[in-house]
Amino acid sequence: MAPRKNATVSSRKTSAKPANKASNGGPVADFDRDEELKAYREMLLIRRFEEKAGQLYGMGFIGGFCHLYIGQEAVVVGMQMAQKEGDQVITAYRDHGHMLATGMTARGVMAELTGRIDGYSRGKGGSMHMFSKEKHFYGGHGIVGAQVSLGTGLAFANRYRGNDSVSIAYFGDGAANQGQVYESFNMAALWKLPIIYIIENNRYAMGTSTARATAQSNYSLRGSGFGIPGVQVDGMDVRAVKAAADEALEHCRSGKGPIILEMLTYRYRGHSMSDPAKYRSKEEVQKMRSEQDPIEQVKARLIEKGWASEDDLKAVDKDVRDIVADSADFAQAAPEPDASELYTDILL
Ligand SMILES: Cc1ncc(C[n+]2csc(CCOP(=O)(O)OP(=O)(O)O)c2C)c(N)n1
Ligand SMILES: [Mg+2]
Repeated sequence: MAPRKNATVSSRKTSAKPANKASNGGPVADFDRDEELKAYREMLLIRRFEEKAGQLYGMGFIGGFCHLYIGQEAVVVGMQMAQKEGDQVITAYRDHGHMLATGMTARGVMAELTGRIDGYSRGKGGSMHMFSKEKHFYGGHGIVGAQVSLGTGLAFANRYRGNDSVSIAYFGDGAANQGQVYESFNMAALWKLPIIYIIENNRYAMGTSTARATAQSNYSLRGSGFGIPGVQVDGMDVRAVKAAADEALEHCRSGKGPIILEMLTYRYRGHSMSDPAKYRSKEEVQKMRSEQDPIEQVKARLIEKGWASEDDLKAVDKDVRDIVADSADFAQAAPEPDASELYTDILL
């Protein structure tokens, strides 16, 4: 069957930059063909999943809050490519990409978004509250910054148990101004806990730009008062994320304590599903999409190196779209939880 016309991420030119450096001059991992293809596929899965979630929300199948991750895909995919089994992930409410990256199924995540019994929280958690012990994913948290102290607790558990797992706690530029973040930094530094604090700096906290809200906008320096090292990473380049992740994981596993990675990233969609978008211009969004899109960067390299043809990549896209369509069908066919479920899985 001929591929649909819109079956690939549209071909946009990415800005020219040296092949072996990220756009901020930072190091990049030297990906082979398999790694490039893996990164392409994983990021595309997240993007297509999020596009579908946005559609289902518009059609009334998803209720409550829903925060899409489109634009930020390279962050979780680059991190996941460096992690090993047992490393824990915890994040905020913009979490669907993190779940898919850990290997949680599209079906289970979509069923949860639509409030169905087959969802990861039996349809009772929704977009912001999903967990998978099996995949070491600890949520999904709606209270801005709360996951930072919980993630620090996961790191403490690793130290206490004497394993070599690392806790990876993601939070936003807005969350980075919350008090409990610094209480966590203090404990993590004091006890040399194995934790990577990932600040996903997408430039906005809801409608508030970092320029308006933060006194120190170089977030990688936020741990300096505690002696926690930090690095600014081009979070739109999956190879830069992977390179930073490799170093940070090694830092934690060798007992040196916490480290901060500030991911310079960008979200294309609104903060949540209702967003007046008055705080930034369409041109700003368009510029990021056309010059730094994480998926387009990988695609351009794959084509340029002759590692994949346009048709090969269309086939990947078709595969990914099928997985996402299947997840939506599965979710819509699944039953809603019975009313009696209101009284289960809760703390009284
Ligand atoms: C303690 C707390 N304060 C305020 C809010 C409302 N709120 C939800 S998201 C958000 C912005 C957070 O922005 P950021 O940390 O940059 O994450 P992003 O949405 O950009 O991923 C705020 C203020 C909340 N959920 N919890
Ligand atoms: Mg933000």
